[in-house]
Amino acid sequence: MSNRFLTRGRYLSIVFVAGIAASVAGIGALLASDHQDTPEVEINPRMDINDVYAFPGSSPDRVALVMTTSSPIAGQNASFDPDLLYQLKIDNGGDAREDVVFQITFNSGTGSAQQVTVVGPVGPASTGTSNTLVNSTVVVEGAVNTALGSPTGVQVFAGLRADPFFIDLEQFFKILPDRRPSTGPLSSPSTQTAQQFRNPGVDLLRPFNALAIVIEVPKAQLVSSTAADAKFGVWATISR
Ligand SMILES: [Ca+2]
Ligand SMILES: [Ca+2]
Repeated sequence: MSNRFLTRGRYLSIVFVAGIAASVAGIGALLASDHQDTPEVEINPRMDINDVYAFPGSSPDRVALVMTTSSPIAGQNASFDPDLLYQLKIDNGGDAREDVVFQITFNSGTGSAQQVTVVGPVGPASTGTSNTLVNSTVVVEGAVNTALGSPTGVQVFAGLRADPFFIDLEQFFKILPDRRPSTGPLSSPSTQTAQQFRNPGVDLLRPFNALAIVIEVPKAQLVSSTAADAKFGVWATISR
């Protein structure tokens, strides 16, 4: 990632939770999760967006945006990919095209020695499936696993966290057997089929970690108007 002006970006993975709508008054629904959703990200987990979250921040005028990647991580030895561009994208006009983006990159350190660099919120240099590094001032930079930035401005945490998503995956593959992974203990066809989840279920992801990128920012930096019901949509991409 030495060239900060990539003119083309390869589309890898986009729009897992494209429909999160947030207003100044409150925040709407979560729609989907996508762990290991294609063979390419299954064998390259650092390209894999797991989930995107948006929820109220530490004060009423702030919002937290989160992307998780790389789950499931067993243990604590994991690093962000220094050759990938991680982005959180915001549409505040209702046309599903990004109006502002956060661009997050990492240096070539490993584990807890790694550094994160955040640019944004800033207008994108390209939109849609083309991803270009913007020529803009670095807003936050520092070590992973640390709360960085300003509590009244852009605040960032990037690092290892327990994967907050939960699923009874063993039962899921009995319900939808064609979604089985190609490798690992759950790749073998089950002799049983099922129509529904178990009660109580078993959270397969409970012992596993993810790499999280968490950005808290004043809502005013994301929305396009000062109206009390101003809304935005948020999604994430990873590209190279
Ligand atoms: Ca994914
Ligand atoms: Ca837009």
